[in-house]
Amino acid sequence: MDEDALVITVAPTGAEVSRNHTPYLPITPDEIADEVARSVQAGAAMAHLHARLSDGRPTTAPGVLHEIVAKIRERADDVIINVSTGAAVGMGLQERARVLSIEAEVASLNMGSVNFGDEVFDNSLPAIRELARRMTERRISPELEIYELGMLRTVQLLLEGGVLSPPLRYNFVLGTASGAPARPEVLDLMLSLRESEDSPWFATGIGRHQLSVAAHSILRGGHVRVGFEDNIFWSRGRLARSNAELVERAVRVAELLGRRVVGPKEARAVLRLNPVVKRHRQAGTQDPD
Ligand code: KMH
Ligand code: ZN
Repeated sequence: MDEDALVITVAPTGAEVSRNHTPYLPITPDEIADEVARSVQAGAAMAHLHARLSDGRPTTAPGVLHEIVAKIRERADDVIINVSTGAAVGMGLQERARVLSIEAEVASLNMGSVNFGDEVFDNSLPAIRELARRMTERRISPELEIYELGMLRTVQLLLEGGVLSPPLRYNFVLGTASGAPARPEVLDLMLSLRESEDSPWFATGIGRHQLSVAAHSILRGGHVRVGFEDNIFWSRGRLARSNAELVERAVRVAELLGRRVVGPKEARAVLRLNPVVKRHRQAGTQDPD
């Protein structure tokens, strides 16, 4: 595998952005699937998904997620599906865990609690362990979401406790209001604290930091996440008109900096994902436990 390979994730919707923020936000399964398909055409290999009800409120209902994934599969057959177990601030563990009943290859696993605005995005150690256990059970590869340096110590704890096992993959989220600042030296320090320098990693810049963090990640050999979940602007005062537009820009930066954007097949190897298993779940099914 060559080190030039670059994986781009699109995060098209998130849970906190609304149509009041941007009229371009995809909400319905058809809208989300269209945005993912356009982003895949532009160069995205993975889609990080949150579901919404038709009125825009976040949901983890497996039926809605299943419909989103089915519609994505009609338009972009091979894209890697990454479901969010972070869901929305304030949701409980069981509500968050039920997204793992979906046919997903990857799921986000948030490595600790952090303030999001006036609220706490609550990720206690028992909750992290439980989500990790369910991912292992379903052979879903966790993507470790890191908002602070201390969360890398949590990774170490969970490795020592046998809750996580290599190969790991990280997503460093920089520039949240109360989390690690989006500065190159912060990312470099986080990188040095991975359990292995061979572990693949993404960087995600929030808001106006999306482009600079992507560029730094591309330079440093990492992978990139872009999309409306993290940033709705193209430039100061000018909304991005689609997620694909943000993916296209990351592709252009990659080309300028000598990285090769790869599709889903090669991305699976780069990210060392578990082999795909078909679980044949039905729409609306939930975990038995
Ligand atoms: N919506 C945020 C509370 C994740 O997807 O795992 C958390 C989040 C992270 O979006
Ligand atoms: Zn998310």
